[in-house]
Amino acid sequence: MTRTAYRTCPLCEALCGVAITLEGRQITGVRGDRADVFSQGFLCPKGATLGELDQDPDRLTGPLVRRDGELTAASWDEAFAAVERGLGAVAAAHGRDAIALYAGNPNAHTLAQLYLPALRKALGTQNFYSASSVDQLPKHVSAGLMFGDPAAIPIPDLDRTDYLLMLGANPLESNGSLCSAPDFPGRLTALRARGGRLVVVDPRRTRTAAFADRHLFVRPGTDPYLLFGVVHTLLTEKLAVEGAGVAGIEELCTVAADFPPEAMAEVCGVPAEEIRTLARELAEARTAVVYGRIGTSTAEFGTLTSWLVDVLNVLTGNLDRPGGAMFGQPPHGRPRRRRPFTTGRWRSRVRGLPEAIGELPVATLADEIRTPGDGQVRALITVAGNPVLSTPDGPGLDAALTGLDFMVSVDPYLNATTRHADVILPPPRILESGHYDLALLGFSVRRIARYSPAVLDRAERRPNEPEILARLTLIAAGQGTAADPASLDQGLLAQALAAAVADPASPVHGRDAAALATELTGADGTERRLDLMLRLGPDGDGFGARPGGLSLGVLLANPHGIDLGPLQPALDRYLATASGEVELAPAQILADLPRLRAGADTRRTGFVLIGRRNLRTNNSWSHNVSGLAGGSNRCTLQVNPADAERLGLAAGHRVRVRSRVGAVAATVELSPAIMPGVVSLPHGFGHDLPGTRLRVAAQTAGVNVNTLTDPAALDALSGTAVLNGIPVELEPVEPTAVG
Ligand SMILES: Nc1nc2c(c(=O)[nH]1)N[C@H]1C(S)=C(S)[C@@H](COP(=O)(O)OP(=O)(O)OC[C@H]3O[C@@H](n4cnc5c(=O)[nH]c(N)nc54)[C@H](O)[C@@H]3O)O[C@H]1N2
Ligand SMILES: Nc1nc2c(c(=O)[nH]1)N[C@H]1C(S)=C(S)[C@@H](COP(=O)(O)OP(=O)(O)OC[C@H]3O[C@@H](n4cnc5c(=O)[nH]c(N)nc54)[C@H](O)[C@@H]3O)O[C@H]1N2
Ligand code: SF4
Ligand SMILES: [Mo]
Repeated sequence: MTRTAYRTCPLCEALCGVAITLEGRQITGVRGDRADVFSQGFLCPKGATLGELDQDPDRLTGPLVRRDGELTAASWDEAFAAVERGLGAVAAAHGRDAIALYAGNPNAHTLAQLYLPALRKALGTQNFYSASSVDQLPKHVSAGLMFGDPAAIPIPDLDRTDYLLMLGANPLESNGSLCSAPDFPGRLTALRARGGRLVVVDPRRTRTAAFADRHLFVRPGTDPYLLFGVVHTLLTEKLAVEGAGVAGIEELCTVAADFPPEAMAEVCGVPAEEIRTLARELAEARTAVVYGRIGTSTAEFGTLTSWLVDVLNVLTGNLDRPGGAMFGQPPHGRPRRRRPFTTGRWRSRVRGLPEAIGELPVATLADEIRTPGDGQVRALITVAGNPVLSTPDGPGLDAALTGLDFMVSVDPYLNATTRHADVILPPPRILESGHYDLALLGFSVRRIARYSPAVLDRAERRPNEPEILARLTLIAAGQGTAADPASLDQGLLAQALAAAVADPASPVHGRDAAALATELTGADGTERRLDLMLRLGPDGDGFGARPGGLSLGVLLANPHGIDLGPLQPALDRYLATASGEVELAPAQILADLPRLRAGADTRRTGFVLIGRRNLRTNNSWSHNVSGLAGGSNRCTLQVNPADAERLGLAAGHRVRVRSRVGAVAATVELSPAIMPGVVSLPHGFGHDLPGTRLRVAAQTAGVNVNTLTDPAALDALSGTAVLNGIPVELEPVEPTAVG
């Protein structure tokens, strides 16, 4: 029997609605869902291969447990018992900080993320790491310092803006990030069609740059100099808007004086006249927004750049207004932050690096594993992460993992990282799981709500990912493997309801928590927790207080999603600085400026390496889908033809790329799109390691670019790794010399 299921594609941040046709348990087709309120039928090549990914024969169908050195199939009970023994032994002998947790990128897409806070609490470790410190952490720190809430990252109001200045993002390949917008190409086309303008700043003429009204080549890592030049111009030409509720303008004027466009042009490579033009255009546009993404985050001055992006949004009067930089408002609500934001509440043991948003920099995880002493990491839990391929000095981490006493991975694949695990706990198929975007709906360019229930039944006794994490949490809390995962949900629901009825601002203030609990709907504890969040959220039914409002039931009845309209001004809901004002010149930012001034003096002469994404990749884990491999999706080193000629290189030649920490051999691809002096390798490759099971990916294995990235190079304020702008040397190699 053929049937169609409507779901959210879980693969990237665009949140497209897809229509999946099935014959029994077999996926026979994936289309864009034309009736979807947000994506209206848009689909990218990755979404189209969702069926192949979901039915990949290399996905693990049950747990693996290491016995006599070999990972072998085991029952779920055996696997959880092995976890209890492994974690228990490490905690008993070495204490709680000896267990580290690494949460990878797909947590941003799964409902299982709802269980991570409880797992962290039960573990009680300071060694928490995530993909954030190889991604967007600078944005959190900058938002925390400016607005008091690290979750309040402004997003471009893409559908209404008249002018978009985009730095370090390539949404025509990535489909957008911290700006969830299905059909980014269509939305950029609409921007230009309504007379708006798009300016892209990137060391490479990407597809997005080529599409833009103007593309400015920038030297990798120098965006803060460019942006400071723009700030300087706005202030000296008196183009800045005087906004109420903004503190620190005088300090900003003082520091900006050191960054005039002429001097900045020397550093960043964008001519001074262009820098001034940017300032004037931003000031003149009816509405405008500056947006910086991964190329500016995973860089030496990531937090300073994120700060300057939002300083410009404030100075041009575009913060928190339609067409400008706005704040997302997820339908499931977001707790209001009460304590002012700070970093460095604890420090990493070996390098003394400060915590930021409760995390330590993943670039130092290997140090914590390798360095003996009190508090040494002896056990690791990875949840949806592949840090061997995704974090700096991946090979160093790879080697360090072999020294652990115990490792458990929650992951569907046996890959570069999970091959070191003693226990692998695979989540079920995508279609066997419910899907709701807890993280990303807070960053979408329209307010929407959509829930996708599981489409297929799971094998009996096979846990879904929330249950896997609930069981790990109960084990970490000392309740053992027999504890019922549903008891965790019950406890968490009771806590949340008790807080709600005690909160005068809640629609259920003063009501009976136990009675409200009986009104919750959902097939399991996870769904009931979601129901609660939706009902208490800004659009919720408030348990009858707001008739017609959202609940899980309402979402289930609307499989194409519910459109809640465009973004609304929301700063007053999020602002949580001690001063109660937007801070334009936070002390920690000012304290990092000497580093920026010093950086301006370094004249780099050699090559610098940047990354790139391809429309048909998803970090390190889509390479096993044959429908996505090959074509333009190759692990080549892009080199500007003028540089190649100088070095005697031609397309197809092999070169050794060497950095301070490592070397890889790669095939040259000539690309006039890349700036002279800059070369590019994509991340997510390196699939030829022994003991992995990725049979398709192994055929286009490529090299791990994070062999070259340097764990010592961090954005000081956030601890985020520098993954763009790595100094490298190129040496031609004989074809036979390459391993
Ligand atoms: N040099 C360089 N390095 C980079 C980047 C770069 O641009 N350049 N980009 C960085 C960025 S932005 C990010 S976000 C990180 C990503 O870093 P990671 O999150 O560490 O790596 P991913 O490649 O996303 O790996 C995701 C893992 O989750 C597993 N997985 C997939 N779906 C599920 C699921 O539903 N449940 C569970 N439990 N597991 C699942 C996959 O098998 C894979 O092992 O990489 C970073 N690394
Ligand atoms: N197809 C695909 N889509 C993805 C992913 C994927 O792996 N593949 N990963 C997802 C994830 S986890 C994320 S975080 C997002 C990221 O989404 P985006 O931020 O759009 O990421 P990229 O496409 O890597 O674009 C980054 C751009 O920054 C440029 N760049 C490098 N260094 C600098 C610099 O110093 N300054 C400036 N101005 N630009 C620089 C690069 O040339 C590149 O064009 O994509 C998501 N979507
Ligand atoms: S753009 Fe992203 S969400 Fe949309 S179909 Fe492609 S991978 Fe899925
Ligand atoms: Mo990312």
